[in-house]
Amino acid sequence: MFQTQASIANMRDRALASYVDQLARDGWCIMPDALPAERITRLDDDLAEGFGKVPYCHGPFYGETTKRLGRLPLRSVHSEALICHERILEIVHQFLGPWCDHVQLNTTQAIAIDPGAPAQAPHRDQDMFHGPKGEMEYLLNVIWPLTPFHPDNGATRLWPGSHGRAAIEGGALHEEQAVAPRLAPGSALLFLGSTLHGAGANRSGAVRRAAVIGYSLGWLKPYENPWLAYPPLVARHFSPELAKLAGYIQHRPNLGNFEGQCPSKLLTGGPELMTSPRDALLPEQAEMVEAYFRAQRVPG
Ligand SMILES: O=C(O)CCC(=O)C(=O)O
Ligand SMILES: [Fe+2]
Repeated sequence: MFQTQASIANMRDRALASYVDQLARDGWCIMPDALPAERITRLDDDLAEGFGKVPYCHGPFYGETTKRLGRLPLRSVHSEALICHERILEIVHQFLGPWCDHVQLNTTQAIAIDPGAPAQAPHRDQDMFHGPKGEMEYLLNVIWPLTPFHPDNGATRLWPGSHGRAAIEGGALHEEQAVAPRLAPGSALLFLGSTLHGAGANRSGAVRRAAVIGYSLGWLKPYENPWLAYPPLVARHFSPELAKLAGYIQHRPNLGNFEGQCPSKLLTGGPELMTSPRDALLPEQAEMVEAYFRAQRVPG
């Protein structure tokens, strides 16, 4: 699909190239043993208090027998290992890199699906963004099971091949074409924003839990508002990588600035230390401006 053979060949790790291949071919892939299971257990433990307090969701999309928690970096220190997972970020860049200067965190959300919950309506997460579809990817999501996933307990269902151009050209939805992979905590399920999917029905007696970490093009409005979720006094305790993903970087040209400056300045100083606005342009934009002024110069 969107992937060129050259860029796959350039990936330093053949296993990563194979994930990129699978994503391009099927719209989803599984990275087994992406993190140690113990880390996922500790993340799950840290989320227990929040799940204990938060009421059930409202609305037919979220589902009334599900619970959701946002702002995962504030709920558990272990969430950073998921968000800043180096190999996953490399894969994300393969799909989103051609369309933006850098990617951003779109979603950090933990989802609990109660016994008896019906299947979620199949959907494409890219449809939250109102732009042309079928030519590019807007986002890539990673589902990290916090409890084992199996087809009967609400495991995420996916429709292989429903992505890319099939998202606009594909025919009717066939329930029997969905797959619901078995997953163990520590593994990661990656899927494109254009891939049809949804949580399955939970016909078991136990709650199914997962963390969803989503990445989107750096110039889009993200699902979770990062500057409200992680204001500067909070984000200054983040690692530089996490702070960048959470919006503390300008997206060239000049997007997401604060008083004309990179918002990362707010992580080390206050607004009173701001100086005059400074352009942050892509090379081709700088060249366009230069060319204009060159042409204006009166010869002699
Ligand atoms: O919980 C899941 O398995 C998927 C949830 C989902 O796709 C969503 O809420 O957008
Ligand atoms: Fe979704």
